[in-house]
Amino acid sequence: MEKKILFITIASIFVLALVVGAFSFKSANAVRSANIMDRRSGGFMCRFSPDFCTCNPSRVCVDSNTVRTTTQQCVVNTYDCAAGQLCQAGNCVQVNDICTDSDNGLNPNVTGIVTINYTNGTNIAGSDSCIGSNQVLEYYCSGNNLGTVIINCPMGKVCSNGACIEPIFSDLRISNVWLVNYPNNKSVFVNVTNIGNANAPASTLAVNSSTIGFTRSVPSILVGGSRIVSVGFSPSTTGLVFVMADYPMAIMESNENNNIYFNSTFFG
Ligand SMILES: [Ca+2]
Ligand SMILES: [Ca+2]
Ligand SMILES: [Ca+2]
Repeated sequence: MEKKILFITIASIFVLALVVGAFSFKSANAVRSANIMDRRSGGFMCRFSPDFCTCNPSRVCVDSNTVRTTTQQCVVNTYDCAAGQLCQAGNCVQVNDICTDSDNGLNPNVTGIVTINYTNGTNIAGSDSCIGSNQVLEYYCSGNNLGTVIINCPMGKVCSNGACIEPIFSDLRISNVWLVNYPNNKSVFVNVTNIGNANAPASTLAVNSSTIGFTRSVPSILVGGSRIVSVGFSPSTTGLVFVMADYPMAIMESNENNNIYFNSTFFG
């Protein structure tokens, strides 16, 4: 009986040893298999004898603000950089806010926009503007902050949309005058052109001969545009013609000296 119990005990120990051994073998294979895969991926080096694994310690940027570290014991840790920091070469580094000025500093002749891009992803901007008719509130980068200064426009210039510019006025001129003879009258055709840098509102054109004068309404004229207006003289007249755009000078123009056409023998 004792021999039987002894036999059962030994057999049990033997079976238990087999089971434990099998699990141990399977576990070792699983670890080695994982290590081989990791080694192939280039992540770290493994040494199989004895079962011991070491990694090349490293710090890498996963993306612009995420760091991944690997210790010699192959402990991998991933973490985000703090606000205002970016991941560079595996380290979180403080980066400066970036200020840009579209007109490159103090330039009153250009409407500039200053933008500050903060490292936390927000931004602010300031655009040049006018103070009254001849001063500019100019934005610039003061370090990485918004700076402003008031600049007077140069003599002869005015402030418009945040920049000093030549004054904006229309400029009507008589660009052409010609005569057409009809059986019962003579008609004067006048081409009025706006050569200024602002649209001209409606105006009045005067056309006089030596004996009679007329006025005609001229619709508004866009910058660079023109209108042709005709006046019929019946009965026909002779002698001079005097034509004046913007009669009697109701529109503010950049040049008031080019509004008149005169020809002493126009009608023959
Ligand atoms: Ca500026
Ligand atoms: Ca400017
Ligand atoms: Ca004019």
